[in-house]
Amino acid sequence: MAPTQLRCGDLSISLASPLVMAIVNVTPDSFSDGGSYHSAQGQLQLTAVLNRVEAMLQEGADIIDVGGESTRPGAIPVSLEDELARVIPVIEAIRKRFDVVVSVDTSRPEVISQAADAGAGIINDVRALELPGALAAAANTSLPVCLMHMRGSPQTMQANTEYDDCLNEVHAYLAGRQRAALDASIAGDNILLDPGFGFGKTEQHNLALINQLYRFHDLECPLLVGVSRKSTIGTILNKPVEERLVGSLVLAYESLRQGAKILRVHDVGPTVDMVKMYNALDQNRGS
Ligand code: 7PJ
Repeated sequence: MAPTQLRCGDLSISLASPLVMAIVNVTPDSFSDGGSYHSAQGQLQLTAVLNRVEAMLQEGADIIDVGGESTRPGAIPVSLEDELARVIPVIEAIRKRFDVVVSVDTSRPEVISQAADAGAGIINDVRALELPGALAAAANTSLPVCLMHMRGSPQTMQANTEYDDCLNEVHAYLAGRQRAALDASIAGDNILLDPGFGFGKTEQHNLALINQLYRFHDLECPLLVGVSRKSTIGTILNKPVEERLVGSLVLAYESLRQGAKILRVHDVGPTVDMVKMYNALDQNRGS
């Protein structure tokens, strides 16, 4: 059975109803909200971050996902020093000011360890703890981890999107990483899985992942899905990132129908409303 509760350090969260994870990218170059918290001189503005987090919490966010590495296709790799300098002060400042679970979107063992010390409650890794030392660093924190599927690296992932059977490959990969996490002494109840919408996949693969999300339930882990404003939506609607809200909500809604437990999003308020409507329908169905 998938767990119904996550113990995220000093805070716990229930998975009884779906959760909204709000994206805070403290990168100068993320595809949708990059650079929002930087001054003209490129200086990170903590007050701007905290104001945004406060607004997201008022809109009903359950988790704040802090990332310092842009993983959009073709993004420039960030140095360890820069990544640490971006995310650690932000995690500390958020935890000092708000009682909210913070997840850290990182792949590096040093960032995992220092983020946990700074008060992070979830490790969210688009590389599924594949970097050397990452499994051990994550195991050491005793925090929940999210293992995501990606083909290649952000630099190369859209150059190779051929699969014999994408769903089967993603499933086998996540099963393998779940096994690796268990072997590294990460508790089974602390593993979340994510099929990695948009990471080295075609539009048809991305749609199939959502349509067949139910196929991942046999792994008995809560499923996290990130579709927010991604380019598959842009291609289908022929719309720029700032006009992809409805497309994002439709895919997120279908993900909930298929049992997703955490939605990683930019647009918190509208997603929270959608989740409330989903919950109301769900409860009515069961009554
Ligand atoms: C995801 C992520 C995702 C998880 C990013 C973007 C690219 N973490 N980090 N799942 N995407 N777990 O927001 O478009 O889909 S960064």
